[in-house]
Amino acid sequence: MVEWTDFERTTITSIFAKIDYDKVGPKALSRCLVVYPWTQRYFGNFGNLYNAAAIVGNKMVAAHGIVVLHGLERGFNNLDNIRETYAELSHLHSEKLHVDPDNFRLFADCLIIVLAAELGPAFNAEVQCACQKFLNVVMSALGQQYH
Ligand code: HNI
Repeated sequence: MVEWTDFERTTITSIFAKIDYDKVGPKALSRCLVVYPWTQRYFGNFGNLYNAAAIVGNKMVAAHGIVVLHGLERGFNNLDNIRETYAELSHLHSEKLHVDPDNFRLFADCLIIVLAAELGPAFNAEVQCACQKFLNVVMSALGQQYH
């Protein structure tokens, strides 16, 4: 089981309490779709993803970005039980959606960049370290059904 320090626990919880899901979720997902265009292939039913402006303005992308952030919320509410928490979502992404698990990391990188931009100097190296660890653990749990 992953060990969390008190600093990591409070940092992760306070970051997610501070951010606006409706803003950060859409920004992170749209950035992922623009920067790593091959990730668009999973969202063929989302309509116009023709260029960056279309992606950023796409309401389905925005809505799904919020869904993904709520998906992350399950993780920080269950820090001591992350693998089980994500068993079902891992199964969904692997068996039904056939999402290549490498893409989880790409999304996580985009989320880190958006958090840095949103939080400014408060997002210092130690805070990033805690967030990065949290996202790594979630991504690994999301990938568990692939093995
Ligand atoms: Ni993901 C659906 C959570 C990364 C492609 N995804 C979901 C749902 C949640 C979720 C929650 C809704 C499930 C349901 O309807 O029961 N996804 C997460 C989380 C991460 C993540 C927590 C990582 C942080 N998903 C990704 C990535 C991709 C992805 C990186 C592809 C590049 N997800 C999908 C697709 C769906 C999806 C596709 C279905 C969307 C739809 O509504 O059609």
